[in-house]
Amino acid sequence: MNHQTVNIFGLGYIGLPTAAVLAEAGFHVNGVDIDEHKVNAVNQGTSHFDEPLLQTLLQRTVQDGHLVADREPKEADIHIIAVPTPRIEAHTPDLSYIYQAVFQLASVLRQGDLVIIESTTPVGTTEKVSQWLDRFRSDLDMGDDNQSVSIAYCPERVLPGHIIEELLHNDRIIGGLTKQCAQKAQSFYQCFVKGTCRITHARTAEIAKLTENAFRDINIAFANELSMICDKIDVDVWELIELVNQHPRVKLLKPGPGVGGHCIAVDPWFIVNSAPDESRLVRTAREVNDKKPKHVVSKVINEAEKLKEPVIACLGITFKADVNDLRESPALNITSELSERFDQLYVVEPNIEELPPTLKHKANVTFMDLAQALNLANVIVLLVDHQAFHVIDSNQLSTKLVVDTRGLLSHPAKEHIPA
Ligand code: SAJ
Repeated sequence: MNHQTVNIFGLGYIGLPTAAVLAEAGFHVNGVDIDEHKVNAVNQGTSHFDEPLLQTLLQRTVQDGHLVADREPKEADIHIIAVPTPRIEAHTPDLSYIYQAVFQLASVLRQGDLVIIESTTPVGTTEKVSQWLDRFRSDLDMGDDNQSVSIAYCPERVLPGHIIEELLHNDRIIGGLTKQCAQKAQSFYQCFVKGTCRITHARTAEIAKLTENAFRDINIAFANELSMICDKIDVDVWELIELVNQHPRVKLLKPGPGVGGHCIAVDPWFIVNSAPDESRLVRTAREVNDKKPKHVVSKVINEAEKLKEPVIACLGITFKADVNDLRESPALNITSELSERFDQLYVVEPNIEELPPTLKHKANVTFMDLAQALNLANVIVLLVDHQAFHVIDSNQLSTKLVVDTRGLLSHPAKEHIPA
């Protein structure tokens, strides 16, 4: 059992599950958040978002006293920063939440403590954090021996919907400001991570995180670009993907309505921002993915124009399948855009209880279940490939116009053999 104490700054999608996993591993965890509602919810053992296994872990660790939440940090051996790094105007990263957390943690920092940044950050942020701490606590040594404060960057890599499992099993990259910092952080992660924890420099770990998400963004952009090319040349993109993926060294990802969430749609800009002239491919991929929702809206309008009284049903508004997260959701943006253009629009979203504010008060928008929507609408727009939509029977769609952005309704590909 581990008896070390940990402050976790930011009780969001990464901080809260990490707090619960550490508390379960025996650490004494203080979750710190500026939002009083989140603090109160955690102290009652409840999560403010859905994530498999999280609720059970929270209940158990809060009840046994290993996890508490507060608006203030306490003295602790380890301090983990997991606050958001949003982007502001012109895609510039906003480090103000990290700065605020560092300012707070400086007040409780002691010689020999370990400071870890998990938030996704531009390259050079770990060095900045060290400089800030040095400024706030000139009495402490940010040097390179056992007595000084150690600072490391250890990016999270977990997939929403599988966070707890991936926190425990994924390999980790651990970047230290010095080798000693990296080794100290490595010993900490090895207490609860079953994957391999590799050490490197802080800057390398920072760009590694951004590279992972840019890699996925670029690959999705290729799939999205192909889907737009296929629309133009009248080829079924799903059949195309299935065929080319039979090549032993080709693995295309899936097109969709665009890229959403708070990571892949944001992080590649941090690379572009730090090396604009050299990041042409990364920037173009972002632009291709950002353009896709407009393409989907035009496609729906073109289909709907074939009908005298189009009634649209949008299936799914979350940013991806089987989550209740609407952040940066292209499906939500498409639905909002369509609600401006059509007199009747139905929304089906099995993972939320009510429509978000952008749609809720619109007289032409109705929230309903799948069966009703399939019955009443004449244009079906599939935006998210939720499990709940896998049961849709093609017979139910035979009299409808269908725009399927996920290849769920038109897949497996039909054979297009010329007569
Ligand atoms: N998407 C497609 N086609 C695909 C795959 C995804 O259109 O073939 C779309 C999704 O629908 C969604 C978006 O991309 O809108 C992002 O979804 P995702 O499942 O690819 O990724 P996230 O944002 O949930 O999580 C990513 C993960 N990064 C990588 O896989 C490289 C995760 O491991 C990171 O920890 C997370 O970002 C993060 O926090 O950075």
